[in-house]
Amino acid sequence: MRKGKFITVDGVEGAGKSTQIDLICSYLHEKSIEVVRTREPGGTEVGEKIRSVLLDVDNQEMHSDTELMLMFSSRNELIQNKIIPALNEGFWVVSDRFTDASFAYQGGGRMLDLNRISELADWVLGDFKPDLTLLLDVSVEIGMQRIEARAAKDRIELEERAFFERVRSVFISRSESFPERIKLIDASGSVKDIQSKIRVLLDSL
Ligand code: Z5A
Repeated sequence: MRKGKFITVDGVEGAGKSTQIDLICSYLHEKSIEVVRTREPGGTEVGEKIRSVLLDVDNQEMHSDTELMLMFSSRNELIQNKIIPALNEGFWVVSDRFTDASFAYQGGGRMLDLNRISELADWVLGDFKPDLTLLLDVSVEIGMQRIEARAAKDRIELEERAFFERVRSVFISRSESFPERIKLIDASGSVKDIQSKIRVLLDSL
């Protein structure tokens, strides 16, 4: 029995997901809502091991289907062992990325067949889906500028700009296909402006 709410936050690199999730968690705490914060890929002991394989720059030869299936393997661990138990206990769960990222990165970026990704999603998730997905949308250029100062890039961040343009375009088209669940937020403004827009959506939950 699902008692808590499940919120996911997604977008291209540097959109400000981590920054806004910190603020979301504080806001929910202020409202006396108990929150479990997690991330994808990762979030569980097994999932974090899968994450390190996925992001390891030495794994350049990884096949795109392998990458897709590892994303969903990590997701399965997270849903079964962390998200569902937490929701059933009444916690709200906030995840830094979720299934929409597989459509955007593996479908858009890697150009894998979106129908095959849907089949995998049906298998792993069934009817399970977030109550709310916050899609933080910024241009690839702004996102890249924001993360420029980082010391090292992971395997996926090494992709060329066209890859991230395709990622962004699938994210936007999913927000148009699922307007009830996925709320596109212009994330090019200040942290405070974005936070205000997100609070309105959280209040509606
Ligand atoms: N991936 C995938 O391919 N398929 C999947 O199914 C899933 C994931 C689930 C891991 O992602 C990688 O896995 C990711 C997608 C892929 N690959 N790539 N590339 P991740 O979530 O761990 O890492 P990330 O996407 O690269 O996130 P990020 O770079 O950490 O960005 P962020 O969390 O959105 O941004 P941030 O850390 O909050 O902010 C970045 C900087 O901008 C920081 O200095 C902030 O202070 C600054 N910032 C934040 N907001 C603002 C505003 N509003 N104005 C100005 N500056 C700001």
